[in-house]
Formats: sequence, C-alpha cells, structure tokens
Amino acid sequence: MTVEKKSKEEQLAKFSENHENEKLTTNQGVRVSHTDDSLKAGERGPTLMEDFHFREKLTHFDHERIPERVVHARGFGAHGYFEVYEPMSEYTMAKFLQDPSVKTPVFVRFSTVVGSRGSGDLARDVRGFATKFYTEDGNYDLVGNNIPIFFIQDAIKFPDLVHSIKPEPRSEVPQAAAAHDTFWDFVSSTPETSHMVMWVLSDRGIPRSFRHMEGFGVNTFRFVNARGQARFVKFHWKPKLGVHSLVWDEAQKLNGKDPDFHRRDLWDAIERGDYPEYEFGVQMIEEEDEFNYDFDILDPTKFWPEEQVPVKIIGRMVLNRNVDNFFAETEQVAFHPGHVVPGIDFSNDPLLQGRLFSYLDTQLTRLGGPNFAEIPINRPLAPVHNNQRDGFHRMTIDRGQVAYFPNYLQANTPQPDTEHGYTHYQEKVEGRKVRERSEKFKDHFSQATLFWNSMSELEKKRIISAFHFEVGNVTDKNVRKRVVESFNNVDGELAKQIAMGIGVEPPDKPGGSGVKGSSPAVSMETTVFDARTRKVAVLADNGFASSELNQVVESLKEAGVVTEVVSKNQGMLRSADGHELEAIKNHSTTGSIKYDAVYIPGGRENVDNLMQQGYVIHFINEAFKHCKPIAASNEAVELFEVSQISSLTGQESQDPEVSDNLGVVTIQNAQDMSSFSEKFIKAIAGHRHWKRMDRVAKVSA
Ligand code: HDE
Repeated sequence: MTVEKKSKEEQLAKFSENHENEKLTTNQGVRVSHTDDSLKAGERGPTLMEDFHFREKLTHFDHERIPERVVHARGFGAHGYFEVYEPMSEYTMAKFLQDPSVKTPVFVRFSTVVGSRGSGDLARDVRGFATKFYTEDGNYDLVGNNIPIFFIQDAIKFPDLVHSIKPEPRSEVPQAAAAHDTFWDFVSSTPETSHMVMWVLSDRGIPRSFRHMEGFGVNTFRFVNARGQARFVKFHWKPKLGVHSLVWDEAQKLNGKDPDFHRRDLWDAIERGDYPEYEFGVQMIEEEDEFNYDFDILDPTKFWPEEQVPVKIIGRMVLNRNVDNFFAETEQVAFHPGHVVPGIDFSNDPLLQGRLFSYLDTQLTRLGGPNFAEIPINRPLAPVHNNQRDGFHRMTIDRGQVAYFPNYLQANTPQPDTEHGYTHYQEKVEGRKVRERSEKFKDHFSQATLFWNSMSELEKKRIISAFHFEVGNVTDKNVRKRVVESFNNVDGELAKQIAMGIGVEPPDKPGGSGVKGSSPAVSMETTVFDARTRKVAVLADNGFASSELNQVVESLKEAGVVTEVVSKNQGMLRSADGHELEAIKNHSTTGSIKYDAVYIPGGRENVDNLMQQGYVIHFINEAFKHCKPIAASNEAVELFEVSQISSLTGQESQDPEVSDNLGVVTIQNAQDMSSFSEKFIKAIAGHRHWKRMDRVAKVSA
C-alpha cells in the first residue's frame, strides 16, 4: 500500500516538473489570471459582456456534446495490434495479411446497439465489435457484431427494425431494451428476424465481458489475390478466453449497481496487463461453389456452419492500450464497412450494399462535415493526397495553386496509381431492375431450427426464460400470440414452452421447420474454459486465518485469477495471528454480481463475525443463485450451513463428487490448501455451474 502511495507522489512531482511552465490560457493563448469568478460590475453586480474568458469557456462547454450514434451509441474502445500468422498471398493481396513480422496498429470499439450513450452496459442486446486496422495501404475497417447473422436481409428495412426496437416514440420507454410491444410486433410480422432473435435471446445477448465475446463480420466479403482471383469470405474473431455470458438476473442487477461493468472490465484488464487477445479466422467459399449450399451465401440471416466451411485461423489481435481521452478517440472514431484495402472486396449481400451507403452518410451529421478523416483517431498512417478541399473543420493547410486533376501546372499530381491502386473486383453483373429477393432467401426458419437443435438442454432452458422475460413484457396479448405462432415455425416444443410462460394458448398444430441436424460449434458449451483474469471476492473480517487465505490467494494469482478483499468496512483487517490485510471494497461499494466466484477463509473469530452479517449470507446465496463457484475453507464451511446452499444441495453436498460438480468447493480440518485451491481454480475455469439451474429456481436472493 505504502509503495503505491509513494509512486503516486513521485508521479505527481514528475508531472509538475514537466508541466511547470504550463499556465492556464484562453484558446487564443492569452494567459488567464483568474477563473473562479466572472467579471462583474461590483462584487454583487451584473456580469459583464466583455468577459471574453467567461464567454469563451461557457460557449465551448455549451457545444461539448455531438449527436450520438443512431445505433451503437454506447461504446468503449481500446488500442492494440494485429499480426498475421503466415502469408495469405494465395488468397488475398491485403498487405497487412502477408508478413508475420509486421504488427499492424488497430483500434477496436465495442458497443451495445439499442441504448443511448448513457445507458447501461448490461442490456440484452447484440454487441458491436468494430476494428480499424491502420495498414500501410490505408485504413481497413471490419465493422462486425458478436453474433454472426443479422435481423434483416435488406438494408432498406433497417430504419423499420431500429424504430421498432428503440424506445417507443410516445413515451421514450423503455431504454436499451427489446422487451416491449413494438419490437415484438415487428419480429412477429417479419419472419426473417426469427433466426437472429434466437441468438439474441441465447446467452450471447448478455456477454460476461467484451473479452469473452466472439466477433463476426456478418456480411459476405471477398478476398482477391494479386492474380485477380476471388473467393467469398466471412470473418471471425475468436477470444482466447472463450465465449461466456452472465446470468440474466445478474445482468439486470449489475445495470443498477455498476452500469459501466463492461467498460470497467476492459479498462482494468488492460491496466493490469491482462491484454485481451482474439484470433482472426476466415471462412472461404470458392466462387464456383457459390450455389452449392442449401442457404444463399449472400443472405446475412444465415451463417456458414463451421462443420461445413471450416474457420481458418490466420492471425491474432491484442488490445494493449487504453485510450487517453474517451471523446477524442472512442466517440469520434468513424467506422465504415466501405473502408477496404486492396485484396478485400464486397459481395452483393443486400445488407452490405446498403451499409456501404449508410456509414459515410451518418458521419456527416455526427461529426459535423466531410473532414472527419482528419480527426487523429481516424487518420490513416498511409499518406493522403487528393484534391478534396475545404468544408467544416478542415485541419490540413492545402498548399499550392492546383486542386484539380488532370493538370499541367503541377505536373499532373497527385496521380492515380494504376499498378497498386485499389481496383474493384470485376464481377459480372446483369439483371433486371427489380425489388425482389432470391428464392433461397425466403427460407427463414431452417437455420433458426438448426441453432435451436445445437443448444444443450440447459442453454434451451435459458432461451425460454429469456422469451418469458422479453415477450412477457409485451402488453398487447395479440402480439404475444403472434410471437408464439411465429416461433412455432422454428420448433413446436419451443413455441409451447414460450406460450406457457406468457399467458397464451400453445399452438394447435405441431410446429418446426423439419430440420434435424445441428451445428455444435454455435453452442457456447464447446468454447474454451479458462480461469485467467476471472475475478474472485475474498470475504473476510478480523480474525481470518492468514496462512489459509495467503495460500489460496497465492495459488489463484499464479493461475492468473484476480482477487479483491471485501469486508464490512474498507481498510485494514487483522488476522488471528496479527497480520494485516487491506479490504479494498466494503459492503456498500460492491456485491456478488461483480465477481466470478467467492472464497471465504476460515478463522474462528472471522467466521463468527461474518455469521452476524446478513450481507455475507446474501452474498453467498446470490453467488450460488448465479451458479458461480463458491469456496470455503475450515470454519468458513459453517457459513454454507446457514445459507441456502446446504438446503439446496442437501445430503449431496457432503459428497465431494457432487458438490464439485455444482461448483461448491470446501475443505475442513486442513492446513495445506493446495488440493482445495486446485479444485477451486478448476471450478472458476468452468465459469458458471449451470447444473445448479433447477435448484436455484428456489432461491430468492
Ligand atoms: Fe451498422 N450502423 N448498420 N451494422 N454498425 C452503424 O454507423 C447500418 C449492421 C455496426 O463502434 C451506424 O457510425 C445499416 C450490421 C457496428 O462506431 C450506421 C445496417 C452490423 C456499428 C449503421 C447496419 C453492423 C454500427 C451508426 C443494415 C454487423 C458501430 C453510427 C443494413 C456486421 C461502429 C455509425 C462504432 C454503426 C448503419 C447493420 C455493425 C447508422 C444501414 C449487419 C459495430 O451507419
């Protein structure tokens, strides 16, 4: 503790040394003598117009806000780098995908879609996953989501979709939520949304963190190699820590207790040096195989099952630097799927085609004119030369007489680069002008059923609960009925189960699309399980057993797990043998919802103290309800007996096999904590112990 304090003081000393001569000035560079009182005619008199410092300061402040993004308003960004594993020249000429020794700088912005800029992080929603690669050939933006498909097939329906899911126009209620009449009215009237709705209502809609999310380019793009050969591609980000989610009850509570939970998690992980890492993968389909699938490969409501089209892992991205200034970087960054580099091209996916118009258009309003590419976060590292001039907020001082091409006065510069310049893939296009879709686009249910079939029984249960929450909040009974009818096309049992929870009769005729197969890769149960960077609350009070606690905390640390001591009051605790330990959080500044697991050390006095604290029992019950690993050593096991754990696990909790399986780890009459720590770490890596789901339905925490 003292070490930290000292280094902070040193930092401050260094700061004042470096900034000694920096005096407060106006924006014109005039030094300001006083900034706490406005200029007045007498101490109690009116403020004077001539107070230029006051007017400048207030005017700037009055204009500090810019329009928020119409979707994806709430976001959080970080810097990092990307490196390719091996040259990809066979498939693409994209320079940043050739040389494994090159680290391409990136900026990533994660976001929710529906809520306003100040809304909570924990909404059930799709998450944006947008990456800007600052390549030597110019900027490439991969503007993706954490779900591989989308609600609609054609961009012309985007305003309808977004109007239906945003707060209702009469009341501006609800904020950042799909659980209301207009969204479900749109869903039940638009069968193409069914598949995406299944994904959003699965655990994918409430990620544990940005570090535990996959990313997908969603739309179909093309790779083009130097010989001009093209292939269809889909892009993937796979998190090294696996794909994991929160529990809905936990997400709702977190939105109140810590609405910045995802932001804070990413920020803290990067500050700690636990740099999030994602592998980059591509699925490729040869041009001649375009029609060889039972779905249309240009349809953005369909994914390419990994079992049919494997994901080739070609590189990795590491996020290793937080922003210096949220507004300047995260808010002002402007992504656009049309920012591509030679080697990456588009497909005729009608959603992508519409997006190619929309992003540039929206930046004009949001960033106040056409010069947003000059804002530092948007500036390419590659040099920019062209004849574009003027406009709001032009930063560049364009020199010379000439701002046109061709020209004689400036030797025809800047010149198009016929050899290395971007050339669009020469896809042959012909057809009549029609407002129609290809026949294969019209199958809206097969992949929704495939997704449903791919879920484990417990994942299915959670999807049904999500339907009960979302559609249960719809006030119009006819809309609720229409939802049930619509999802009866996906699966009869699903529709029946939805109906049961929301006061609607189950459908008369059995449903389903007839699809029998599954795609195991889409289940989150097949993901990576890793304890690293998970956060554990250590509940302690005076009189804790220090050797026990130290052994466990040390083992957790070695396994890359982060611990935080929580006690009734912040400050120093004293162990039974006189050692000191600082409690970082007190009972009102935190809660079980902020942690992945709980550990309670023994020590007679410690446990007697904890036993008196209702908060501690609530903490344990709530963590149990949220299926989190819970561990207690020696006397602390007594706390489980007064919590709901013992009544819910009953006799079985005495059987170590069963209790380990349920993520409840205990040890009694022991000095050596190594096997206990090992089991606990394994339980933490297991994320949530869903097998408790049925039992926890009885818990009221
Ligand atoms: Fe976006 N989307 N989008 N979108 N989108 C925007 O651009 C749009 C879609 C995505 O962190 C807007 O700068 C249309 C799919 C992300 O800054 C806007 C359609 C996917 C972000 C826009 C879609 C995305 C946006 C709002 C349907 C996954 C946040 C502000 C045709 C592949 C980027 C802005 C950031 C943002 C339009 C559908 C991803 C209005 C018209 C599909 C991650 O231009």
